Amino acid sequence: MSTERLTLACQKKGRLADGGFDLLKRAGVKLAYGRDQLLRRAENLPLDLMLIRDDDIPSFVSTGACDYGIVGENELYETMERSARLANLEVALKLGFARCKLKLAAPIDGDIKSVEDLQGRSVATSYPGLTAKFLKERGVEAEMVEMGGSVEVAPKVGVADAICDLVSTGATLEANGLAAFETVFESEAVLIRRKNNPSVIVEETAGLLVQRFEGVIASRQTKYILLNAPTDRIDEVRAILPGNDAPTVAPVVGREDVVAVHAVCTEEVFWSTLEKLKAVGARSILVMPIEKMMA
Ligand code: PRT
Ligand code: ZN
Repeated sequence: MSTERLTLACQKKGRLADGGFDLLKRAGVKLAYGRDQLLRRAENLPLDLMLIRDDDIPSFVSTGACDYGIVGENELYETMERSARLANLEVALKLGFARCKLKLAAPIDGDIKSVEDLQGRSVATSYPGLTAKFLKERGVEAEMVEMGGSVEVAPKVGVADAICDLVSTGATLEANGLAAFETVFESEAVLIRRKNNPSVIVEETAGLLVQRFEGVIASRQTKYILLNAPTDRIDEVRAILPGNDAPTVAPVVGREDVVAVHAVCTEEVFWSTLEKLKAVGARSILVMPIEKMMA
């Protein structure tokens, strides 16, 4: 029997680690306790996690030090922009967490309000590859000032005229007197791999993992709805149920005028949806999370 195991690169600590560990847990991966800071072994799958900084994940997967990795698209495409050696990487699955936008921003009271205003000016960023590519496509020439962190302070201290940085809520920009005027790149966490991995066993484990991840992602936005509805208003109830056109309709014992409706809804169920259901006579409405799904 072969002892080949899939090595998955994950961020050791941070936003990607939080989402990544949650996804693995929901996908049923049980991690053994270990003192080793670099490697964590899965107890129930031929899988090892390699815990490193997110910046290193694309090159670790590209060189074969790891088979797969969980990384932000921002980091993946920035490193691919800088190094042609990473062209052997591909996205196996979009994971739907750690969503953020790489945005151009400038002092709110300054004279830079659009991409064209950056002509001949300087931009501080940790993403010079993606930023320069975007500006080039727009025909704007600007100087890139590469920074490892605290990019948002650059205009204040006179290091650059504008910045290009990741934004999620926008609070950091606001706190530093900056206003965003353009989105350069939209990002979320992705599962990456090397193209044409020759190991059949690794690819088998990866196939299983991808199938489970897809189930977790699908079940996150899917809800199970139970309700009782007047028999003569069932068509109206069906029309309101989000993302479901074929609910199960069952009789209610002792009631000719009422039916029980069960439906899997693949779109978000809002309070307003429940209010509409109630308005057409639905009662005892329950909305429940779905723990696992497999098509
Ligand atoms: O140590 P290591 O290098 O592994 O960690 P890190 O500090 O590079 O990473 P971490 O955990 O901060 O971010 C990892 C990944 O999370 C990023 O590469 C993105 O793919 C994703 N992500 C999602 C974000 C954000 N949202 C985010 N808001 N990464 C960083 N930020 C920062 C941003 O740089 C800015 O400083 O948060 C600030 C802005 O947030 P708002 O909410 O004020 O807009
Ligand atoms: Zn990092």
